[in-house]
Amino acid sequence: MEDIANRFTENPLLSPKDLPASREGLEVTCLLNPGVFRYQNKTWLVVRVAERPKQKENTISFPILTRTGAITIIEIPTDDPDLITTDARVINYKGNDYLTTLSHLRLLCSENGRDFYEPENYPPLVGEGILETFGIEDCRVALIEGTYYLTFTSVSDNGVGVGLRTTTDWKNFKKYGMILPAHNKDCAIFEEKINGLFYALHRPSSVDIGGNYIWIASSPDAVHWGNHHCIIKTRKGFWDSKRVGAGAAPIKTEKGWLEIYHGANENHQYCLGAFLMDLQDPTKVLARTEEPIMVPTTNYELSGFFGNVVFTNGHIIEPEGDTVTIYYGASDEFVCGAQFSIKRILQLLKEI
Ligand code: MAN
Repeated sequence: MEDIANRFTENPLLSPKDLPASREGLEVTCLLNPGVFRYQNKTWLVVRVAERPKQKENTISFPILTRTGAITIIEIPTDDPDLITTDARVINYKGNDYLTTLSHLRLLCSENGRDFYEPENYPPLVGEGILETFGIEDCRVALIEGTYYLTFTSVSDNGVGVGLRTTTDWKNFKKYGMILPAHNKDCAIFEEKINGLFYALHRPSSVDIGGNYIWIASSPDAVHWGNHHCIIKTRKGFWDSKRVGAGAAPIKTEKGWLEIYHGANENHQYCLGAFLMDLQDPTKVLARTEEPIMVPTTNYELSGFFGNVVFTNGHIIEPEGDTVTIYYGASDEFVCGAQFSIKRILQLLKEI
């Protein structure tokens, strides 16, 4: 497998110990999967901060939000026969699924793209209402005609769907609630309208017929989505055999819209690959990489909260035009950076 990512030597850029918890009684367990954007000449991350109480022996405890925004801690003895804890990320208790951590989104910025700090007076984004009681996660940021569109995963006992908020100043947000209902996530809006319409990649999941595939939709207003097409499926026997999902907003190139996406196999190894969509009609996929372009390799990618994972949903294009700097979650615990040559990715694509 070829890995063409140039990882930052400073990795990991951010670890859980680098940020304070949002409130007393919780600790930061994971920092992961940042959305990325440029604002006021700085690089900004919308980092997913996953928290839970300090774990005590013989119990598992995790926070959830109430519908008014207060936090309740649920505590379950680990020997309870109704408790299933085979995945570090989720538990099942008495037949109901919960997340082991509660995520909110925090803004960090940097002058050099490597040293990030929390600026003053930029409040965190937190889950609100009954569709976000298990938190909000994995934000994508698209800048379209001067407005930043934030699409993120909204999680609650109702399911996992896509939420939308917009802003122009990162202090005041317009909230549109859930724009794609459960089960859906990994929604990345294109940063340009095509033939007058917004376009977005998204990832519904089907329990029975179908699977975890990437779809594309269009919309007159970025809120109401239709004309859905399934464009990228999992591939049996490949590195992306079990699930695929979009990364950040597609990159406009001469050859088409280039999307860096994640794929996982049966062993929950998450790698990155790429595909290319037609410039005029992005429902047409022109080409796709066969091998991953990035594979979990380093210590911080192989072991952590949920090891063997590289996952990206944010990048910037460097001014020279060929380098894409991705920020990515490693092992669902650390935030890291890496660079790719766009030309090199395009060379690796195989026509479909
Ligand atoms: C999966 C993983 C988790 C995430 C939940 C809900 O289990 O991606 O990290 O918290 O889905 O989105």
